[in-house]
Amino acid sequence: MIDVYYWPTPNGWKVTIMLEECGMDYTIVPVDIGGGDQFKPEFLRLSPNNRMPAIVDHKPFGGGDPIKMFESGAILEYLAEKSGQFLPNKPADKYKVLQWLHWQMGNLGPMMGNANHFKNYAKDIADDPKQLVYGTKRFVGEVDRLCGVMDAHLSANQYFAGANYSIADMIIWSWACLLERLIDENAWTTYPQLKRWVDEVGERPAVQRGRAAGKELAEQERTEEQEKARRDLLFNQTNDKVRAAREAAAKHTN
Ligand SMILES: N[C@@H](CCC(=O)N[C@@H](CS)C(=O)NCC(=O)O)C(=O)O
Repeated sequence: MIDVYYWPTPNGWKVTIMLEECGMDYTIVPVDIGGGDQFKPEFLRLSPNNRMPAIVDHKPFGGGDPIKMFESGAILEYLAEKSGQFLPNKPADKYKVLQWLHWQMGNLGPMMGNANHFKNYAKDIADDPKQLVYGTKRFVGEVDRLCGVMDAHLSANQYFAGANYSIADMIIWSWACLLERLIDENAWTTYPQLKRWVDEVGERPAVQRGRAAGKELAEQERTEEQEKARRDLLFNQTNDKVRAAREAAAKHTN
């Protein structure tokens, strides 16, 4: 059994989609990131970067003690090796998958996250409109460039690593499917090949189940004041603010 420390967001969906694709048993352990669960000592010992998702595999691949892991890219690679699915063995094919997986982790995820922040959240809290304009232009521009990279690649390839669906598709889809909603309402007219691929992957039953996993967790009604407190917690993190939680987690281990 695998415990998935999770909240229903794009980085969380990557893991539930892969588990659904492989038919592996899992239990969701909610990490309410707007409520501060990511700073609890027991979670920080699993995920020192105070971000979800993280997993604990009680029957790990290779045997031995339970494996604990954070970072969605590493988790998908581990699950692919454990299940023997969605990551080919032959090095030439395997690294075709891994290069796109790492491309998502270092490019699309962070850039879409920041573009979404400046477009949809910072506008409520920015006290300097110039910063807001600059931040939006910088990150929305990068997302546009990255979408062009994906669209061009998908015009010659059915999936990211060629003819076969892989963990690279799962990891990229979890963010790309939100393009229109988070960043640009006209996105699909500009990137038709990306749209073709987003629709095709989105029709997979396992992808639909993975994306729906735990969705009720985020559907709770909240007052405007509660929403503001959640945004303040998420968007104002500094070393000083998280140090105490980290030290409490470390104390527990010793
Ligand atoms: N690179 C990490 C990113 C994880 C991440 O940013 N998770 C967000 C939710 S999508 C989170 O836990 N945020 C909590 C916080 O900002 O404190 C991964 O892919 O696992």
